[in-house]
Amino acid sequence: MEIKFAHTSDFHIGAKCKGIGNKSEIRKYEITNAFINILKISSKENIDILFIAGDLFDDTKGIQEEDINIVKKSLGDVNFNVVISPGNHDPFTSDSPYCSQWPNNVFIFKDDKLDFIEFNDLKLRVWGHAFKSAYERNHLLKDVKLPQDDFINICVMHGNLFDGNNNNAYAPITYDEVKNCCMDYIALGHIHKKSEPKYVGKTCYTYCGCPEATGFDETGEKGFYIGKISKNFCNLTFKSCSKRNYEVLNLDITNLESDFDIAELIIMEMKKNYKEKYINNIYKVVLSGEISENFFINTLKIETYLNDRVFFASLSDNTETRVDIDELKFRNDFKSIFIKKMMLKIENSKNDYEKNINRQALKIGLRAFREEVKYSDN
Ligand SMILES: [Mn+2]
Repeated sequence: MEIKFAHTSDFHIGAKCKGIGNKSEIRKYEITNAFINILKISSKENIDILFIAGDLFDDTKGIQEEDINIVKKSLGDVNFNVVISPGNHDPFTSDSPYCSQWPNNVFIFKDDKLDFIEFNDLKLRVWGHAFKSAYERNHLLKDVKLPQDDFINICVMHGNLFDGNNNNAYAPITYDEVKNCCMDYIALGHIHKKSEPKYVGKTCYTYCGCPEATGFDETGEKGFYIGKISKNFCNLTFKSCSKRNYEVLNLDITNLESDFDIAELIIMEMKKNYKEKYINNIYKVVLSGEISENFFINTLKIETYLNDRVFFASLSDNTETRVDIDELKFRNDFKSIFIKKMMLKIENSKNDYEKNINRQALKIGLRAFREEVKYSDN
């Protein structure tokens, strides 16, 4: 018997996306939409069952009733079964939305031990667990004994697969435990970066990652897995479906001498790297390189230009001031004395943090030679 399934996790519905200004509210709705979108794709793919490996909600206390209702209604409308293993962000507690009534096709694990549900028509046994608080220190997969029959065994875990060498408070799983458990597939959640399907022994396992990112630590394309599985065969296909991606763009702007040129170069790089989807992304642009002592980058001006053309972009100016040491030797004006003193300070900085502050001080100081600098300016 072959089963078709979808494996997803870590939606974090209700999450506040920080660092993107007034776009964070839009981003919040997009995450709920991503959930509905994945259900649509899964329906079109004619799957038998969907696995949600935890952190469906970002926080079970702050979650709005409206969001819970949308999730329940959309799940009730699909014609496949759904299995949920609550994670560390949405633990199965007495005040959690999981404690309320859910559609008949939705099965939610509620114990902090490995439990199972049998789907006789599919000859499928789905194993899973629930976080009962923000932490789960037990090795839940250890010592599991599978019945010897022709059922396919799939385990849905919000857990942390690791080498076993240190403490782990998020449902730890070691590679030995994966090897010894003899599951046909382990659908993992918790790590937001997807991994390629791998085998230990006869067990296939993978992290599907989050379907929509909520920060710059989760860059790149996101999505979920569609899989086909039988007793001795497992094949997974990753479906990219993120509406937009977080991207960090590092750019050396040495030799550029105007805000407009920098803004144009940034847009060009975005187009080059992300093709026609460049408009949708959320960017952190980091400028580096050396610029002339007479050129002051106006980050607000460049950000305004960028935000007229892409969903969101913020700019960090990490450039350094280009100083011609030889020429400086022969100069004795106020400005050159200031540069010499600051260069010495930069050189003698105790650490990178201090060095960075001194570099900024040099830049602001140079600007002050030309125009009034307000305390609130960057
Ligand atoms: Mn998560």
